Amino acid sequence: MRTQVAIVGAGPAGLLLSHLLYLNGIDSVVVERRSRDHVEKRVRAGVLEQGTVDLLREIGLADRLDREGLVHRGIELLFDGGTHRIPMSDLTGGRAITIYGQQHVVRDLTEARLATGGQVFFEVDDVAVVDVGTAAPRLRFTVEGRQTELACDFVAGCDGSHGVSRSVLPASSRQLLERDYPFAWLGILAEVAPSSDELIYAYHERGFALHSLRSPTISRLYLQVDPDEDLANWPDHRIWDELGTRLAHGGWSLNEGPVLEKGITPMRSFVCEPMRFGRLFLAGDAAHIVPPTGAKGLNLAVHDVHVLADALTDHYRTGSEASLDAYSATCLRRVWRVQQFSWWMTSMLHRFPEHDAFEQNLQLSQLEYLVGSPAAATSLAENYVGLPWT
Ligand code: RFL
Ligand code: PHB
Repeated sequence: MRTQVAIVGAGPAGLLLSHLLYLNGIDSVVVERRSRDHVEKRVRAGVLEQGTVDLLREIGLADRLDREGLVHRGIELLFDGGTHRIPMSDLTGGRAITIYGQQHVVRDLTEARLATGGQVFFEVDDVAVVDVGTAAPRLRFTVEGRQTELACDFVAGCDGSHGVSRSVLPASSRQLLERDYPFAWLGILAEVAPSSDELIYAYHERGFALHSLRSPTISRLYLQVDPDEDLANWPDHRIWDELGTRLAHGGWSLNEGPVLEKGITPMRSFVCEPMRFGRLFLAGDAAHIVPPTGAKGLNLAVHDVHVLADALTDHYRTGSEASLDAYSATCLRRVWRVQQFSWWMTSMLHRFPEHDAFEQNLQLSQLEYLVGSPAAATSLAENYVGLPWT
């Protein structure tokens, strides 16, 4: 088999890259370890930046997003028992976020790829990324028990934080920059109407909590927990009680309902520099991870593949290497902006075991400044809805 661009991973990054390349007349093959059903049901992100929505519209993939996505123009910050609204759209010239589940983005992209003749192989085993330091890179993998080789011009490593692509970069040619946080998020998806029209980010002495949603009948909620917390210690009634305590304010009450899904996610910041080695380009979570407090991971993956698709298109049209050479630095500028924002939101809103009253008062002072100063609120708002792509 041969293709122009071999893509490892059918998450949002891999599928969107494949579709953008198709629209520019470039052939690609996507190989994915999991089944299509698994990938389309994996519950993860829910917040799409303005730039992500604009791109999906531009390429004609936003019909369902425009029908079912929920446009949000503000978020609530809850601390000291009171909520304060950050009017994001008013502060950013009308930009907004859209609530639309990542699994729906993945379903829409998969359908679009398959409808346009795209080749996506699911349930592929033992993917090996080979010879990317030469002019003849290839993937080796097993599909339906058969050993297969896929020759290509370039490999895109879109296989997430636990994929194989990143490990192909020799240690001498890359740096891994990272931070672990002393907590994790316990997340639930519940079949119950959201208890608030907008997202609520809560700073509480018992730990951070987040009220989010997926639709008028599905809520998504998170609690800060210990990094090594065992899900078995969290029966549903304990989760609801804790959410009720941390999110309490005024006469507000939390709607409870059947829990459809629950999981614990460790919190980590991570960047691999550069995002390229030879003919291998890393994109999305394969290259960087942000803690979810800023709601940025999926959006950053979309930005990477937009830059990569443009660079590959330019290369195939002109023969020039310039855009490919600029790929890593172009992406890393936004990656670090988003790392800083995600780290800042995380640091401001969580309880750190090592903090004393001094740091806690700094956090509260920062929150009060944010809700009292349009300048401070604008800084949060423009990062949250997503700074314009450059
Ligand atoms: P993905 O989605 O992990 O996809 C990678 C794909 O590669 C496959 N794969 C392999 N395939 C073949 N061979 C191998 N050896 C392979 N190894 C892995 C995997 O099966 C998978 O299908 O990475 P991608 O495409 O870069 O997308 C990144 C996003 O998934 C991620 O950044 C977001 O989910 C992060 N995130 C959020 N991002 C946002 O923008 N907004 C949010 O509101 C938001 N909330 C979240 C989040 C992530 C969370 N968790 C669970 C980590 C909330 C949570 C709780
Ligand atoms: C979500 O709805 O899953 C979500 C929302 C906001 C975040 C993270 C996750 O910051």
